[in-house]
Amino acid sequence: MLTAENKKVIQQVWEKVKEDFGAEALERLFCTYPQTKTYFPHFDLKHGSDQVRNHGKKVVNALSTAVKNLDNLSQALAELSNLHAYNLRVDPEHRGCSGGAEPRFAFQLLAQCFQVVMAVHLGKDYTPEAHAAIDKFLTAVAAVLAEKYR
Ligand code: ZNH
Repeated sequence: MLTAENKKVIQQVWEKVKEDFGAEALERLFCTYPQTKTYFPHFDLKHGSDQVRNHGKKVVNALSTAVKNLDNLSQALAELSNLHAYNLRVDPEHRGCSGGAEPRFAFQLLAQCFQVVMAVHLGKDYTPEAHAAIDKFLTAVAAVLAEKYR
């Protein structure tokens, strides 16, 4: 699915990703798709919260592991996939927008927010090639996180 060229571009652009992009993507997720907050009732979701910052780092670190394992994402993310399917029970068809918008994959929503954060911070470095490759990569990660659901 990811071409050799995609993989190269992903690895290059990922070097510019900072740990705090994660918290920013989460804040964007919670503002843009407020229903996603229901999965974090135990978190302080105010701007600058330590919990969100720490969780953001965990998400970025998981994605960094994925970037190092582009040839076997399912294996690399197996534990995380189990966690989301069996423990966290994030509904992969969680409705992203209110008002009868099309159901979209919840995991894809965070992926989308993450891409916006990358675009904001990387500017011109987030080239169309990088955008296309990162989109494919995050879609693949979202698919792995959703694959254990029945
Ligand atoms: Zn998730 C957790 C990743 C999406 C919800 N996550 C988590 C973690 C990680 C992740 C790394 C940690 C784990 C441990 O600790 O071991 N996610 C992730 C990724 C993604 C996601 C990569 C995509 C792309 N999630 C998601 C979503 C949601 C979620 C969409 C909903 C909305 N998670 C979650 C929760 C948790 C997690 C709830 C738990 C938290 C705490 O801490 O409690």
